[in-house]
Amino acid sequence: MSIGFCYETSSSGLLMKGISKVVDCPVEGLAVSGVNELRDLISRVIARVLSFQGIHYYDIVFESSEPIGYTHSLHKFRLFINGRQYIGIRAVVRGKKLIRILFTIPIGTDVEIKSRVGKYDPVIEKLGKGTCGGGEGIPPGQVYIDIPVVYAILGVPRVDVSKWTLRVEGEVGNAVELSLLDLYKLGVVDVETDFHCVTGWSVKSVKFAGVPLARIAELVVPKEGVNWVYVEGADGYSTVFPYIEVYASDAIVALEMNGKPLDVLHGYPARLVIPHLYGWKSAKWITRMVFTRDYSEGYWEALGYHPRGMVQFEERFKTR
Ligand SMILES: Nc1nc2c(c(=O)[nH]1)N[C@H]1C(S)=C(S)[C@@H](COP(=O)(O)O)O[C@H]1N2
Ligand SMILES: [Mo]
Repeated sequence: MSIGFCYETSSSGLLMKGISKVVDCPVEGLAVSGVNELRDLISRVIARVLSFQGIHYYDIVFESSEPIGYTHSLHKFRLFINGRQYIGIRAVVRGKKLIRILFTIPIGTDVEIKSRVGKYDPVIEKLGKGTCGGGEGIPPGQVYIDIPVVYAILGVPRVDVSKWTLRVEGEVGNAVELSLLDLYKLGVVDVETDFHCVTGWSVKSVKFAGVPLARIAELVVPKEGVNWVYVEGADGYSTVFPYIEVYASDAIVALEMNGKPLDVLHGYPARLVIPHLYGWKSAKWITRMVFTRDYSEGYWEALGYHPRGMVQFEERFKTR
């Protein structure tokens, strides 16, 4: 089994969930047929990658499995150490092959990482240049449902709109702090679009209205060499996407949905909508947008999800 190199990732949102770091180990597509076989492979990876202080025994307990589109599935286990502390395990399977195992390590767990661990570099994904539109009809591996499922992995934050602002900063000539009124003054466009979640559901023709990201870029003037945009929400959620996506015509800071201000659950007062990227890139309750040269992981990216997440190419997970 080939597991030469693992990545150590983290994100402030994961810290809020009590996870200090993630060890993400790509493995060479190993055929698996069932949970028991998966558990076997996981224990072999553990033996090579992790070691614990004062360990007497450990136990790998199956927790749940879920499909991620048609192509992938995610299998969760818990690694109990001495019957008390546990480390979360996420095994990503594509087709019938195990492609990565991630260990989510809680704050305060005494674990040593044996294998070579580096920093994830998105350059290995060989992202094609430019953006790519929605394409016709349902994207590969997706199923239509009627209304979007509400996700709030870190809870629904209380936002006082009279004090709320969106800060846009980083490698820019003119950092700004925008109130809701400031955003409206920049000019709002309508975007009617399908919306796609990486877990496999899509919703047809959602009507959003908001400020084009290109308009915001025009205002802040990103510097030469900017490659990524990192975004944070009032809940502590974060995500990241390639800078070029700012210039996609359907990429907006959405202020309205279906003809009304965003519902609190859908991100009021403002969220991203970048509909040709999977939904996790469309951060809700946004407060900060940072233009950067270097890549940094957001919440789901730190758990092995793709740096770009292009729907048409089924960029669900990192591939290397
Ligand atoms: N702040 C924040 N933004 C978020 C999420 C979240 O948990 N917190 N979930 C993401 C995911 S995975 C999806 S699919 C969409 C769902 O949007 P909705 O909750 O408006 O349906 O929001 C994205 N933005
Ligand atoms: Mo999602």
